[in-house]
Amino acid sequence: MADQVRSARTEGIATITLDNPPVNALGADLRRGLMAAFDKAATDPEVRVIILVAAGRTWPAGADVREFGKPPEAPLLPELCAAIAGSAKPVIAALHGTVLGGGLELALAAGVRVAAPGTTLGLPEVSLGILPGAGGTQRLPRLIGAKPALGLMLSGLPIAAARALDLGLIDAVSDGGAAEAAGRLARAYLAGAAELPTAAERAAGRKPDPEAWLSAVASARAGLGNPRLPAPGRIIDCVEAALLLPEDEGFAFERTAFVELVETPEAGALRHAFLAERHAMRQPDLDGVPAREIHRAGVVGGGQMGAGIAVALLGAGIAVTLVERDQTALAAGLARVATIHERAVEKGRLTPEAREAAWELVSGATVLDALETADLIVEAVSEDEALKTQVFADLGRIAKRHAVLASTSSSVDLNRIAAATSRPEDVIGLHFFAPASAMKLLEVVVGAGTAPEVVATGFALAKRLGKIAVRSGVCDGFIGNRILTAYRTAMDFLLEDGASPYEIDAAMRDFGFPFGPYQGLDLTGLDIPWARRRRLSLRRDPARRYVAIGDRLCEAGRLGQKAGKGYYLYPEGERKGVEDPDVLRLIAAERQARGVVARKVGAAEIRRRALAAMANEGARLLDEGIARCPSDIDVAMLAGQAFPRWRGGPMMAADQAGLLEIRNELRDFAREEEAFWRPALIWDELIKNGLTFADLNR
Ligand code: T1G
Repeated sequence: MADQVRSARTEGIATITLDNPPVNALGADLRRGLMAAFDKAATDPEVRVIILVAAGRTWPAGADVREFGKPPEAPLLPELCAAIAGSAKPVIAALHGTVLGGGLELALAAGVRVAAPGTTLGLPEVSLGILPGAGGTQRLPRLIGAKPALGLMLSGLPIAAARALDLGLIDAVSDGGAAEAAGRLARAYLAGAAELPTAAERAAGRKPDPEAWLSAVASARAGLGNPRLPAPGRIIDCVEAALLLPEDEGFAFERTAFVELVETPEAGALRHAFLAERHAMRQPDLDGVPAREIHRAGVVGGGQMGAGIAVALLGAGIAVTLVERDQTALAAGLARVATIHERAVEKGRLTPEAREAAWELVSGATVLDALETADLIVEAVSEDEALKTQVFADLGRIAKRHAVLASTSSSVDLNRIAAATSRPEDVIGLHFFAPASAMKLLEVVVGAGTAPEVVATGFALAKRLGKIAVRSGVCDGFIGNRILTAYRTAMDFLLEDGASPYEIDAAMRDFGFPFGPYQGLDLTGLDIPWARRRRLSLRRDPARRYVAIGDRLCEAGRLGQKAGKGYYLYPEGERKGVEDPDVLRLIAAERQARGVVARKVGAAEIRRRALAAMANEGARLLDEGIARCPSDIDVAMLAGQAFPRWRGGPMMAADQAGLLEIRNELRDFAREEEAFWRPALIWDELIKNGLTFADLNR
């Protein structure tokens, strides 16, 4: 505790330094140390000004998320903030880095805030399903006004120091270090050359505008979105209470709301998602294993995926040579790269300067020999095993020693591709999700012969690209696509049994997906999975149920949005589809041909079967050792398949539904179709030991 907080006193100024790497999270030890140091400074007659400063990369980035769900330890952060805010001596908070959550609330308790250039400030609690619970909902609106305060708390997004200065959230942006600026201000105050009010003196001088305040509250309430998430509404209630209640009751109101929200399943799932994403990137077996340096990369194949990967690499400052089979295809590939950049600039996601800088790093070629100096070569040619194998055989000869050879394929066996190179230790799978320039998930697929430093290179590259990496073993579909296929199969069974695609999509939107499975197929194209089904048809087990409705739609030219019709009709190329009676007739004809008598399928059954199918496929991935742990599976579905974040992923959702409940449902469904619904072995293992999937993550 003592080494997390240091104090120094000079010329009547006490400087208290917080030092709890990596982000000065306000855990119990840090709070205890800070409370003790602050009390000492506050009662020291030699001390006239107190400066709070943080060591390392950032001022506290929030409460310690890992403490949630555990018995709270004194002093609670609200108590610590109240002690600082009640100080009779001026307190200056010297800010830098990412001043977030409880860290910003700690800063709000000070009388004056000085931030270094580049500091960002925010209250992201809403993204964890909770609210600022250390006085933020009470102090922030009083400081900057209800409307901007609600904007910060409901968006959860950080703002830059300059914006914070405009709002009055901070008092100055320092020239250089904030701690030095705070020291100058304190000395000027002691010399009688500057004002330095306490928090209480500043608060006393503020007179809120009740009408504007209540109007901001009403407007925020009118704009509330997902009713499943209680936190936004409670934030608004707290801001309203900050105006209407006496100060101490306002703080009590906030505390009650905070404690309620922390216990909700949504908050538990959102915390799980936050920690799971960081857990997925940590690979203890690679500690000390050096990643190979990547300065130059080659991308083989300039289709949509290859172009997206090129843009992702360029965005990380990696030079890219795009290789295509001939000049025409190369020009088309480079045009795709330019189009992705252009769209990003139009949407404000990329500055024109950054686009120019990226373009300086692009080159093109029509021969693989152009990649002989590349540190990384990513193959993104079409899903044809013979072609991929040939490409890797050539790369095995051409690529320099220790170049990393990566395949993006999720359907061609990586070990067979690696064998074609005669250097399997350099071969890895990097499974990007389309659009590769935007989707966060990157599955790092480890082949039988992949060298540890090549795996480490995959994870280091993911971090450099700003992506979330999930480790996968070699199988058809890896983690995300395998679970997606299981989900779609279960929905196809219901489609043939009697549900309409529109009922299924509505039920799954209500589950929390942004769109249903059939809207998703129309978006990505029905022909892609159709080609895969035909490719696998020779290996298909005739004893297993096969639903051919998708095939019938493709045979009728209904390939999805790009064809103007799929499961939905897209009048004049509109992106929003409308229900199509022709599709219902086609499905009815297919049921008749299969001798299926349609039954009513309710929304609850649709959602139960969808979750059971996804969680069971995830359980199989654990049984087979393809996925390292349940939370990796959750991350793959959250970051790659738009699984609703406030449910935490299929394995977390299964834990919350109850493993016995899901296992029994699987047994029921297996009576209809044993091979697909048979429960994975791990269900009984966990149930009989009274464990959950979460226990496997520890
Ligand atoms: N608690 C505990 N550990 C944290 C943490 C936190 N709040 N934030 C980050 N870490 C760990 C993280 O797990 C990782 O650990 C390492 O720090 C680097 O993080 C009362 C209740 C600050 C922008 O939501 O947004 O305050 O893997 O990999 O990409 O109202 O971390 O190295 O072992 O993410 O540079 C509110 C969450 C909490 C901020 C840095 N605060 N953190 O990003 O590094 S609730 C937040 C972030 C709260 C109060 C309420 C980011 C970052 P390891 P990283 P990064």
